[in-house]
Amino acid sequence: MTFNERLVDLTWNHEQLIACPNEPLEGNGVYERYKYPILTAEHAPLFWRYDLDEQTNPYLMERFGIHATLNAGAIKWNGKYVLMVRVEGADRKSFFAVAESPNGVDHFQFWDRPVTMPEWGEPATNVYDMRLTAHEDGWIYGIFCVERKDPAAAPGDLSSAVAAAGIARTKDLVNWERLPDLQSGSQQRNVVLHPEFVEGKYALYTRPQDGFIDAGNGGGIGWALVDSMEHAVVTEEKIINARHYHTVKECKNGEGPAPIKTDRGWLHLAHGVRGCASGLRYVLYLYMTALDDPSRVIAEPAGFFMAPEGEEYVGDVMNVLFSNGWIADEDGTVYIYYASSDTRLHVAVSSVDRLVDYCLHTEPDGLRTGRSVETLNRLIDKNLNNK
Ligand code: M1P
Repeated sequence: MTFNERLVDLTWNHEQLIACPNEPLEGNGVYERYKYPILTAEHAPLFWRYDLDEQTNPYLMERFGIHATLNAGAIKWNGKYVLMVRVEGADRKSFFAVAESPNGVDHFQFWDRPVTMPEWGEPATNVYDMRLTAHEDGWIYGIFCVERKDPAAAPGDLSSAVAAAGIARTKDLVNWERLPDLQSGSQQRNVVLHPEFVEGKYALYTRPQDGFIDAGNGGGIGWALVDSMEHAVVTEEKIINARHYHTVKECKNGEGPAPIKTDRGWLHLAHGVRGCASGLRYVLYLYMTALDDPSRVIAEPAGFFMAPEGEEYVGDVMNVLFSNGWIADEDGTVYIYYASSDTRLHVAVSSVDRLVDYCLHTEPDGLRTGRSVETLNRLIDKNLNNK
């Protein structure tokens, strides 16, 4: 095949991929998954991956490997459904890139260039999992994990790392003002900015952790008020959504995207992690907090809301669903963007009304098997007595 024949093929395949319509699958009443992943490594523009000059790349080889598109922040922006995607290269480094869709479920296309994120402090080895918050102060904030090698690692230990929460803000998703990393007494990942001021302060969902992977004594999803985002310092942090033995969040958990305000309370999407014989298993769960106090949990259905299914189980890091982005439309439709196995991005669609109904009318975890059977029997009684 000549250079030009191969280029025509590659271009046609890429255009077909982006043009491919998506379709909803039958759901469980709470949400509908869509059939096809919305963004994969193959969605990355050809001009990111190939040197398209026959003189310098006669075999039309990939010169920059893209490995995965995952864990995206999300925002409705100028009428488009916009994702701030974690794009991971073959070199293991992630960076942020924006992809947009006209309808939220298909035809996602990357903007021409990735985000050039200014550095703060020691340059990051890796950045990932940005949460976007359109704050009432007028800025769009992006809070993301900044990973650096652990300066205290023993000689020969080339794995230990330190996670901090990087903070940046923008008005156009292109030009970013980098602010100092969050100052806190522990490592931090999964930090999310609440969209409104609380008691006149910025409110953060945090996830204090003892180590880079282990939450350790970090008890769960935390809550902290800070005076300023230009110099964000956590002085007090309380756990508002705790880990618990023999639940989907036994090992660790973390806030997903910024919560959605509803007339019944704040709606939260989070991930929970437990250990099993095949390693860590990441699932998604929902909970709600009070409108007058977003740190007070008012409802939390038992178990997971979404867990890997089918091909979602398989990928770079198996058995993982992770979400840090959703969009609530004006008509109440909710687009839930989630990644499977740290490899590709998907969408599931629900509505504010359905998600609130799910939270308020699904029994909480009774924390032992006897209570689960009681809950099940109540439902069976109700159904059979109604016959
Ligand atoms: O590999 C699964 C996930 O692991 C981490 O999640 P957490 O912060 O809860 O430990 C993150 O690296 C996340 O990006 C990744 O998807």
